[in-house]
Amino acid sequence: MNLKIVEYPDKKLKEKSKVVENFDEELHKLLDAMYPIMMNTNGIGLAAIQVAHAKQVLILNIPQEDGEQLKENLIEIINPVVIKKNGETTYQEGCLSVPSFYEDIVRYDTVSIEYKDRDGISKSIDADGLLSIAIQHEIDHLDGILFIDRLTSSRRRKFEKEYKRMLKEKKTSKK
Ligand code: QAP
Ligand code: CO
Repeated sequence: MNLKIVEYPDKKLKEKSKVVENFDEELHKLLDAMYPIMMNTNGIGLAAIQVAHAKQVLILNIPQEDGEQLKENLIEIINPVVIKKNGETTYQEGCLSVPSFYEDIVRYDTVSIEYKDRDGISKSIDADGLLSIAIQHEIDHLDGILFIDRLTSSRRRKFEKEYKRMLKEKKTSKK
């Protein structure tokens, strides 16, 4: 499977992802292709819509304290539902689909989710810290929401200006 990261302002990122019905070879191929693309781009989380597949699929690999990412810490999450959320926390977020831009975003401090694994087995996670933030960021993708959609309107305008300038520079540095 040949996947490429979809970048803002591509409208594809606004699409709502569909519930996965079949936990089959096709799903496994998608998951297996998402992992190397996330690792090669220095990501800690990736939703399927970011590789142009509108399915409720996301993967997470939160680094250890020393910054190392271990495959054994990979979490594959299908059809997640938030069942509990508490508190408030702020973290400077980024996104593989919005390269080189980082901004403080307010989210719930802790969340509990129910989801399916790649074999359709029901699982749950009680998350806090970076995992909680990553889960909320990735579930937003399934709803067609980007972290920049959560900025205040003045911050959002600042972002649009900076991002457009960056895209322009990217274009002129190419050939
Ligand atoms: C979502 O984000 C997230 O701009 C995952 O040039 C964000 O992996 C989870 C990245 C915040 C928890 C907290 C971004 C890589 C990676 C960039 C990412 C970039 C290279 C973002
Ligand atoms: Co993202």
